[in-house]
Amino acid sequence: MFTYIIFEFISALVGGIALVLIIRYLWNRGHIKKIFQQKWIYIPLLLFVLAFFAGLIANRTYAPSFAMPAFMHSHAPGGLPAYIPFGKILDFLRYEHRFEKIADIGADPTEVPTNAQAPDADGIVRISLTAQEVISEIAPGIYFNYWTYNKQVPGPMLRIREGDTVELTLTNDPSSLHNHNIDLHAVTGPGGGAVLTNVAPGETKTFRFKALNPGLYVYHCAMPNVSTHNSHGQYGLILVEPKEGLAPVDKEFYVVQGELYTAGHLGKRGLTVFDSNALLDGNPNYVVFNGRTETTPRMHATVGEKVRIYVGNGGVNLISSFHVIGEIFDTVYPNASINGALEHNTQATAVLPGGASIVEFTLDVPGKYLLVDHALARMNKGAWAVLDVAGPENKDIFSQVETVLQNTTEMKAVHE
Ligand SMILES: [Cu+2]
Repeated sequence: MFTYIIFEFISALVGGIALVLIIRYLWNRGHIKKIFQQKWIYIPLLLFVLAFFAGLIANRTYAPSFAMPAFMHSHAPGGLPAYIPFGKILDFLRYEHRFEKIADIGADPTEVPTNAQAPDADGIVRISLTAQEVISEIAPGIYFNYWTYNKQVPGPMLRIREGDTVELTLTNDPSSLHNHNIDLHAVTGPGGGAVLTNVAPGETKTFRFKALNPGLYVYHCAMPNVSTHNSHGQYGLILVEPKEGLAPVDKEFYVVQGELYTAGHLGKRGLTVFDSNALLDGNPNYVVFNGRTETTPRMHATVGEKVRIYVGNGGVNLISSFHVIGEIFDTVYPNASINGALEHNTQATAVLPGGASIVEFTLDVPGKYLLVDHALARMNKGAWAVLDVAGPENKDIFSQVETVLQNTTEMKAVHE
């Protein structure tokens, strides 16, 4: 993954040598000497040096008090380092050996717990997660330093039941460079548990909450700078089933949209670093479902099956227009509201950043169905996944009609 950085270094080196040779040539021919023999040149030169340092000072970012509530002891990202990714690359090289290399960062969309997690003998549901910073691929050959829960993006889908008392334990892996925590939108209480779970590398903390409201909720890291942690991949979904449970379906899938802000442009191979200015601009290079771009279909179903997709949006900036090309949602739980008003016969559903939705549909026709964010330029950035449906054709619903051209006049008209 360092090959491309080495190429960049070589190209900079060759360019630098060429520049030195040109200056040396001009120096030897006396051109430069002649210029510096004239005293007036030192005034603009001095002004240039002064302007350069004044510019450095003026551009340096100090913690702006408006950027974050004071109690979060944080400030906005950005500032000079963001313009010098080379410095960040050096940081990567320094710490690269500490990060575990993960072959596939993407959470398996079929890994949905079939039932709410059973409580222990004392009636408490215990869930453990580990925050860990790893290196994996956004797309083949494009490496990124992900921050995760359990070495996958999104983190594992959690499933509990309304009324459950939950003890959530968060461990921060000793290899981490940053503190992490967890804020679950299913929690009633300040920070959603974030403050109670602030863990330094190697630390473990537990907090307890009662799941009061059914629904499908996002969980995410809320360690300042929150949007930086989120956009490195620290998010997932927790389903709080209503007491009576959800109606059974044949298949359930877990899909979470997320954004990746990289200094390397779209498709640039090698190790790419995080770009905090792109984050502030809300202009990610990659928008992906389940952590990375898809290479082979991860979801499979059969004609006749009723499927349910738990869709989340880890954000941090974009509202998703979630749509399945070639399908109509029979039922949508708007904003993943459970026991709220349902929608029927819907083409797309808004999935807000830090929000979720639940969609259900029955498969009638075989083939490949694309899950997309229908802000379709994001497909070019990776926002698509395939649901591969097997089974017998259903020509009554969907079929090709052969066009037979009757005579040459018609054919001529077509060609014109
Ligand atoms: Cu974090």
